[in-house]
Amino acid sequence: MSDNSVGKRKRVLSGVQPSGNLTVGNYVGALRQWAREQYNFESFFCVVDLHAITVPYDPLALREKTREVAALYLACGIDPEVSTVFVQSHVSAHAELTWLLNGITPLGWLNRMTQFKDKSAKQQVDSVSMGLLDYPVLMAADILLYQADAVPVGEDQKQHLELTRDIAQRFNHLFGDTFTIPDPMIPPTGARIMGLDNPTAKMSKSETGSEYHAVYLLDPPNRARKKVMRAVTDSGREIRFSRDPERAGVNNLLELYEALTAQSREDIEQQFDGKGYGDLKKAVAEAVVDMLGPIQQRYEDLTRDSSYIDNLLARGAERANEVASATLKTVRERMGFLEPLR
Ligand code: ATP
Ligand code: LTN
Repeated sequence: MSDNSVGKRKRVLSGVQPSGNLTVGNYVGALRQWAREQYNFESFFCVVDLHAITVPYDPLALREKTREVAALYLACGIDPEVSTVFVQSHVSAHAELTWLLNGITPLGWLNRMTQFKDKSAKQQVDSVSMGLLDYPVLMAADILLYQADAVPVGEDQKQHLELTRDIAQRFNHLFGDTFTIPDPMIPPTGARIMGLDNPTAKMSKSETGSEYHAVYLLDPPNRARKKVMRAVTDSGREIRFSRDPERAGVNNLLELYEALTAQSREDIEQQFDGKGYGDLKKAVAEAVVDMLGPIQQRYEDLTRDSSYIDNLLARGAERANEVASATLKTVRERMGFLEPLR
């Protein structure tokens, strides 16, 4: 069936869209976990460029961001000698499997997706693309092609993972056991960092309304500091983790601090006992700057030679294609397509 059989290391697959500047949310929610888990799993990390065309975009920026995101994967600790790093559109099986899975995915399942509802609500009704609705099926294809056992993502992708499992189960039921059913792998801290300018909305790289929304991984230290110092809080004084929506801003800073320093909540609350919001912001800003330093240094080294990343992506696509095309072949057979004579 798949070449992911007993005795082999389990697999992970994940991806980020080249749809803007990567944020500290992307790092603590996704990339940092990938870098850790690559030693425990056989890992595939793709830059999901086909996903990035589901909302209006600029072709020149897409190409540039695709390279940038790949380089940031490495800068954040993905080792290309350990993991397969590639660009989604370089492996045509992703688009092909999406079409095949479209045939067995009920429209009602897609209409229920909260990301679709949120992103389509931000556009004119007439300009919402078919691709935006079909986005989760493409994501399912990404994951199922590699027979991934686990998918390291932030909290917001949980619903898409559930849909992937539903599609895989439906396929297995209709055509025989073919796909591994993947589990979500969501980090215990930092799985949902909120916007610094608006702590009721998830921090997101494509949100460009305010320049104080997110700290980007490539922000110079002073800009990063300034963004944290300007973060929206409330008029209270107490520095405690809290689910109270009124206190979402302070809670978000505390959660970011927790994710970056790996201290317990009790220790953090004790550290800030009797202190003010300004002290908390300073501490978070320094933790953020300390995290960014080595990433930016590696990013600079990696991008000095422009062909390095392109070569590595070519190698990655080759390896990814071996795995993906084997799965696709099985799928085509099971679904009843006539094989062409060769
Ligand atoms: P976009 O705004 O273009 O939708 P995004 O910033 O939400 O982008 P994605 O490319 O959709 O980022 O997601 C990449 C990974 O980062 C996913 O695993 C996602 O769950 C995770 N992630 C995104 N935003 C956050 C956040 N604010 N906190 C934690 N994890 C996040
Ligand atoms: N939809 C994801 C990005 C994504 C992804 C994937 C994540 C596309 N394909 C496969 C994990 C596995 C998001 O984070 N918005």
